[in-house]
Amino acid sequence: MHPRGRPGLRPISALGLLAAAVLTLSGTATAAPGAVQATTLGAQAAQSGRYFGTAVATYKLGDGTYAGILDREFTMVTPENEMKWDTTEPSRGSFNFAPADQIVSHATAHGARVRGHTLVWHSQLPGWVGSIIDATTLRSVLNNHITTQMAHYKGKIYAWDVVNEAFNDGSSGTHRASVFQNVLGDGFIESAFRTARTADPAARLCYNDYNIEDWNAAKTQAVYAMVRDFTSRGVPIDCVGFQAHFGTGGPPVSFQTTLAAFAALGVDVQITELDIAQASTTAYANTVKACLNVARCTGVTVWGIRDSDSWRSGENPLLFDSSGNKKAAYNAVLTTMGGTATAATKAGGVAAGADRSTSAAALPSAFRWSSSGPLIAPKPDATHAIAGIKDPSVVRYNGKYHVFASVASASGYNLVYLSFTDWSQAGSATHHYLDRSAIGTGYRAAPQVFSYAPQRLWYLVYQTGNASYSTNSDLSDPNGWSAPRGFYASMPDVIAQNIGGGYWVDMWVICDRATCYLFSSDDNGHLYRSRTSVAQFPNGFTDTVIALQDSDRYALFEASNVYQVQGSDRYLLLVEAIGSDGRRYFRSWTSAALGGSWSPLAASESSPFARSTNVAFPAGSWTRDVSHGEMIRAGYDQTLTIPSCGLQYLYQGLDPAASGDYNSLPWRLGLLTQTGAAC
Ligand code: 9MR
Repeated sequence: MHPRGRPGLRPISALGLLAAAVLTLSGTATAAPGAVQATTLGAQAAQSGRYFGTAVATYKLGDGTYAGILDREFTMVTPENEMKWDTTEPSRGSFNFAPADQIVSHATAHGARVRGHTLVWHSQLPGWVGSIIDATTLRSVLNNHITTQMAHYKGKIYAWDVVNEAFNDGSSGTHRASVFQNVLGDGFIESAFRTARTADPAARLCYNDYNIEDWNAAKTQAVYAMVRDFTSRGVPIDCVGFQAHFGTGGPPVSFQTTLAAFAALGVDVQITELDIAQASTTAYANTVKACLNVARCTGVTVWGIRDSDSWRSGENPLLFDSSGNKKAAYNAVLTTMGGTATAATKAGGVAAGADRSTSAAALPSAFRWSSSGPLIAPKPDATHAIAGIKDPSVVRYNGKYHVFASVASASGYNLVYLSFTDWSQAGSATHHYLDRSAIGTGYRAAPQVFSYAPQRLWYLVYQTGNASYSTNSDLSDPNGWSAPRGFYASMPDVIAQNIGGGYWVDMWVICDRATCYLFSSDDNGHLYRSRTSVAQFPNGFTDTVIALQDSDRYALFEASNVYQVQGSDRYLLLVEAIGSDGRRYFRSWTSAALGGSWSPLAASESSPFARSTNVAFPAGSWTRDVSHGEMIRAGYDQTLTIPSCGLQYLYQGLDPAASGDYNSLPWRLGLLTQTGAAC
């Protein structure tokens, strides 16, 4: 991000200004979440930062009607049986992830996320586990199961049902008898969560159960007491799943109270297996309302698509009839979320077939996105007259998103940190101004955060006129950052020779096994790259070269990101450009090596990586700039690994009508989620 005025800004066309004015007048730019009506469950749920999911069975993916509805309506997928122990580890140490892998690739190829269900459950447990009688063996088997399964899906799972249905029904409030309970005792649940956190610190860890929706039930109180105990002792737990298998009457009247009470313990809550006998519209609407009324209720999943897909098919409990037609309950759910009910339509498999055979590791050559509304806005305080929040960097670690960003005001730039469990929480997170840490006041901007695994240390890389960094052993401690240090003694010669009237900005570090590279931009059509060894990092950056250039300075402007694509030997480069309409957008390239040359992927204005023209704005067109941001990574270390599918990008956007002093513009942060089949 360049620090002062917008140099040589391309003029915005009269048409562009007119379009901006129309958008503002129509009110969509500032519309409250929910004001814009979508026509699918997933798109409508997304307007309040939530997902809408379904259970999926691998063997049905070839059914066009089924896959058509799945891909159109749902943004979260739970494998109905494929991740259960009897499938994934049918005999000791021999793992079979093939059926679940098919669901995961299907989901990610269609921009949906995945809930992992389930790691520790007394049911669908192979006989060999049930017959273990000695605690040491069972402990080792359990740890190995959790660790191997989570490692296989690392970076691909929204949340894991770590332990499922461990409590008794009825009034006892005790744990259910199971091999885990009988052999390991009460502590097996805590131990499973601890193992899970170590296996994948970035994944959300949930406890999932049924008959815990009624606040007055002994079982609910017992699970609540466990979660309260866990959170008070720092046992890692991030969420509680309420299965919500309801009778004809739907949820108990106290359901919202229950959700709110758990959420108040500091965990997210989700409805994870919703089905309702005979699917009354009121019962479905009441269930969804309870979730919408609780900020930390992050999504709803129904337990199957059509009535014929249900484990209770005799009770017609789902949102689509057995032919795939939307039922009245579907419309009730959609309109309860604020969406527009359409006439009952049959969900054909028309669009489903062609583009489902995809390679999990390959990036597509064309991109489509759906944007949230603004999720993070500036939070000025008595000593920080902030106008805009910009240039975010984000990692998911220990059950939370950790966002670092520039804060801009007429007087200049500094940095801010916030953390939250879910995007629905992003707006209410506390902003910690990092000028209060040893990072200090003055010009600091465009942060990049990662954990440098060889030193077990967090790094924050940012611009100060030079390329600077601070370190911290505790990511969540905003006061723990060290004072700025420079990567270079002074601006490398090649930059000084080529920068012209530009600015040296947007420093970015990424490492492969042997070498760390530092990329930077000059707002003058050049992307630079320096290198040092992994052993020497953060010292020794040298050999600065031009990694990519464009004779049109606006076509290769600033804000570069470089990532390793998970499961492939490719790297992805994004660079922000200023389009012919004066608006920011991203171009992309790939390379087989960080020190190699870059080939265009989606690198033009007409086929961009991300531009207002390939982004849908179901929550209102609040921005026409898709500007400086950061991908949601699969991990958090210096390899900057991203998934190959189901990409999400946190970016800065701007009210199209805003104008005036560049540093005082009201930038806000929104989230792009990749859509479409190309993946
Ligand atoms: O829907 C699942 C069904 O196909 C299986 O036969 C059954 C076996 O136990 O599990 C069903 O899913 C259950 C889920 O995994 C946990 N909560 C209760 C669900 C309904 O039984």
